[in-house]
Amino acid sequence: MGLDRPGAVVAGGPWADPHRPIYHFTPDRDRYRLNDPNGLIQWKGRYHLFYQYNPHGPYIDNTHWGHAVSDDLVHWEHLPIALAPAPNGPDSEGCYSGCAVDKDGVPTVIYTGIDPERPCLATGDDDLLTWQKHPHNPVIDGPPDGLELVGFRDHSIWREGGVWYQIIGAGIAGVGGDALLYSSVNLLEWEYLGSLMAKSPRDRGTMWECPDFFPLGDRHVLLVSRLPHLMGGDIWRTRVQCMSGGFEGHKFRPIRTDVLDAGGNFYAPQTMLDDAGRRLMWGWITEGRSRTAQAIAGWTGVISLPRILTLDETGWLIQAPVGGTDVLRTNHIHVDGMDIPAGAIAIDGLRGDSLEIRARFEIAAATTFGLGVRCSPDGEEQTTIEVDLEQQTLTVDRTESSLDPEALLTRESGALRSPAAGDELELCVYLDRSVIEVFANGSAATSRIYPMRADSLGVSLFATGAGVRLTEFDAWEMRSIC
Ligand code: DQQ
Repeated sequence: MGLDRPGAVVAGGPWADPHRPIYHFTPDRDRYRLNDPNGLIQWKGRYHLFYQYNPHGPYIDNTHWGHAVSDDLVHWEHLPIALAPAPNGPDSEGCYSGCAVDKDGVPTVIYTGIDPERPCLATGDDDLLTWQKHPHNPVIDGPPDGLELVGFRDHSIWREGGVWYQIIGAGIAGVGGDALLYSSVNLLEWEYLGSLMAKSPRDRGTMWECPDFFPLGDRHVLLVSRLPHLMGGDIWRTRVQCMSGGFEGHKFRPIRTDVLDAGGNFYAPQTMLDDAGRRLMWGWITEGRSRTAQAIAGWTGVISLPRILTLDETGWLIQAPVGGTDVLRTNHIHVDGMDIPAGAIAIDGLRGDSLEIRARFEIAAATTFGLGVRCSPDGEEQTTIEVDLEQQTLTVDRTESSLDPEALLTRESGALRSPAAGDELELCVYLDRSVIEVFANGSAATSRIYPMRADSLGVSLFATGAGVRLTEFDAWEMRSIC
């Protein structure tokens, strides 16, 4: 699937592509494909990011694990490839997604070798630079007896009372997505314990990819990248489900289920607990342009900025940027508080395709308000980020984001976490050329846009109905991390 071998690459190479982000992580290669974040771990104080990677071109094939390290979660040093498919090995067709753990001082990853899909284990040296695949791979021979699976891949591992547990993403033929629970004393021999789920979930799609399960506050959280149909569909149309609830007797009982990200381009997230006790999450920011356009650009796939996760008292997963990107800020623009009547107001002096914007609004009457970004002077191209207090939605409207008819031109909406009456609402927007990451009161929306006009750089504020009071507005141009 998706084997669009690249033809002519954009003049000047992939780094000249005007849609390539400058402060989000993309690999340091000329022609490549990136997808899921993998093996997130803080090791000797440094943050390690592994990721699904094809070093041969911007298409799915030859899946390796790329590797990068960071001290500040902003700047990344590219490191040699960590895992490559081994001819005649159980991963000869690819090293698919997995996770990393500290096994009594030994860095250890479990990933899916294909084909067929089987869990494999590798251990790293103390700098995580070279990896030894276990001679007895795969560490689980195949799906549990009696289960007919359409998918059996991707791993989340934790330790409790000296016992290791892992869940593996699965799709049960004719039933749907599931997370299969195993236990082990040594990470090598695994016993199947059954489904993680206390009861059959609703809307389980056909397959749960990249399950991630972790305690947070007084609950547990399960993230699953839910495939509505089998591989080959439009991956950006799928959504990550977030469940929070109780975990007892090896069974997870969700109390609430939400869509994790409203924007339509956030997939396969993985989390890690850092030394400061923070639960951090990264996701793969998927594409919104055609495979031919990706092949011509010569690169594809972006890793999100890290998000810090907490739960509110209702079990809503609050997502917020970790911060740290303040060091990239330059050319600050401040706008004093003002009333925004119905309509749109351009912000004088603020133009750019790589910006951080923080706009605070007073919450009064039910109303719709927000920001326009990548706006051409005549409005021919524009993308709006909208908060609708009546519908309680957060929306990225990219129906007019590009003159390229092949770019994804959709309106993407999701639930907005309810602001308390009397609160202010801050819209925090990270615009990075074709990437938009929005945070609003714990909700998030991640989208891709591909404006064609060189002058689609404007920013505006807008409101409907009775208008809205802007209490504070700050924006910065962002420097490159490349
Ligand atoms: N991507 C990986 C799989 C996973 C999917 C392959 C999710 O392991 O199921 O690159 O994007």
